Amino acid sequence: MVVNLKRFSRKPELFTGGHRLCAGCGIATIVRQVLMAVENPVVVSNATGCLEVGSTIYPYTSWKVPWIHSAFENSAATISGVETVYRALREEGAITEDIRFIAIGGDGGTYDIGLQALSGALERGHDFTYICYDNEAYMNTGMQRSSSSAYGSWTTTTPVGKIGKGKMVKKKPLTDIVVAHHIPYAAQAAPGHWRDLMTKVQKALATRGPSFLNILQPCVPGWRIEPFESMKAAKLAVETCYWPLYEVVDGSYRVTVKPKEKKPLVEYLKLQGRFRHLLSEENRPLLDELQAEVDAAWEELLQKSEPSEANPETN
Ligand SMILES: Cc1ncc(C[n+]2csc(CCOP(=O)(O)OP(=O)(O)O)c2C)c(N)n1
Repeated sequence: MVVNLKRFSRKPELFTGGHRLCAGCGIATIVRQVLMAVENPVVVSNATGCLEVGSTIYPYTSWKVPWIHSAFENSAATISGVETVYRALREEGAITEDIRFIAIGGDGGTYDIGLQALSGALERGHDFTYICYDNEAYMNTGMQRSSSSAYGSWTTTTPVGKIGKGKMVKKKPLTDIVVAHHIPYAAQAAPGHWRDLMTKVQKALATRGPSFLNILQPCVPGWRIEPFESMKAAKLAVETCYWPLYEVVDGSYRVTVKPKEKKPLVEYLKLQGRFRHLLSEENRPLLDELQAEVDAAWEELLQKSEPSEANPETN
């Protein structure tokens, strides 16, 4: 599968401007990349969260594809129903078009409240792609921690002060949990590596059966970065191996972007206000612990991956 930028630049935008997402929000970039990579008609179900709130303020919408708002907990269940009706109508001959189905949710709607709906839809084997945009907190309601918030990160419910050092519970390994469902395609992506992301969207949509993409999404207010820094943060997450880019096809792991030079984790952390406390001398042990964890997870991933198939950075 070859992603051709020239061809994409000529395609109509399916996610338009004029939305109310924050300046520099990673979600808009992710959704534009996702919809630009789409080749077939699609139906999208979208859980409550920043994306839904920011892109569909009544009576306006940024979506130029059929779009259903779901509750926080059931984006995957909603698309399961739509996909089932579609299959029945197709069998009857009432629909002949090849339509694809996408469910989208934030980390709160995916790692936490929507996990049962996601797990159920994966287990039943629906033909759909689930996309989690992971900004590592409940951003839409005031930056509360989620089970995806990074270990050591500041959120409004894991404050930093005399007592607290940020979130003291580790990030839930959702991609691993999804892979354990034995689905045909699962991957991690980030919008700073657009070619990698869009190739994965095309692969996921071409997969028969359930597919899953976990996409890291920089959040300007929640990560305490400047609007112009969000793609830089996304790239640093990959370059430091905090957020490795890989795919799992029928159970086989493959690192899709191998950084030419693995940068120290602090390069990623120091850009963001939510990690500022980790730069103090007093919190050095915590920083070292985080670095050791990233190193161990990266080594484990390399061990699991097909040898020599990882591509050097291409974006
Ligand atoms: C069952 C339920 N609990 C809580 C809420 C309130 N609520 C709406 S959006 C949201 C946070 C969404 O977080 P996330 O899914 O990470 O998306 P983000 O806002 O970060 O895009 C919460 C708690 C709700 N709508 N439904």
